[in-house]
Amino acid sequence: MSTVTYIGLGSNLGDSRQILIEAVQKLATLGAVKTSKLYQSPPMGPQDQPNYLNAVAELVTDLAPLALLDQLQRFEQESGRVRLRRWGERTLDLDLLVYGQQQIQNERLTVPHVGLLERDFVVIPLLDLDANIEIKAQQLKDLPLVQHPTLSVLDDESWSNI
Ligand code: PH2
Ligand code: MG
Ligand code: MG
Repeated sequence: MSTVTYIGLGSNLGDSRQILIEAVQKLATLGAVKTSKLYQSPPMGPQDQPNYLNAVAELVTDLAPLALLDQLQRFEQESGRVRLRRWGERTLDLDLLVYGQQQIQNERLTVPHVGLLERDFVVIPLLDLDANIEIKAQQLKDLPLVQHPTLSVLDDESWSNI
């Protein structure tokens, strides 16, 4: 059974744009993919780190949640993932944000992703993919942070060539 999932993509080390393009190509091996616009976003967490490139991918997949998480972590490692500190700089971050309507809580995974509703670099790209998306009974387009985003558009949906 196919499930609509949303994956958050982030990078602020290395050739971030190329790293995200390759990540989307890998996601496409797991199912049908669409991408949001590509954004530049000031760092949440330590401020002495580069800006992030951020986007969200919609992935329709047959994989179960933990099997999908395994694949995302494999792709992070294959990109030569470097992660220096909590909320700090990293080569590639792939976060399972949403898995259908499921709420999941175990030692490896919390879905919907913790903090999702507070992060404009996740909410705004999600709205690119579904303008009426509702998560945890919240219409994302009604969130105040949508009115004053801190991120800027770098490229339209065609950035990923997908
Ligand atoms: N990811 C982090 C920490 N801080 N800031 C932005 N703007 N975008 C991110 O993706 C991000 C972050 C750790 O996952
Ligand atoms: Mg993250
Ligand atoms: Mg992560």
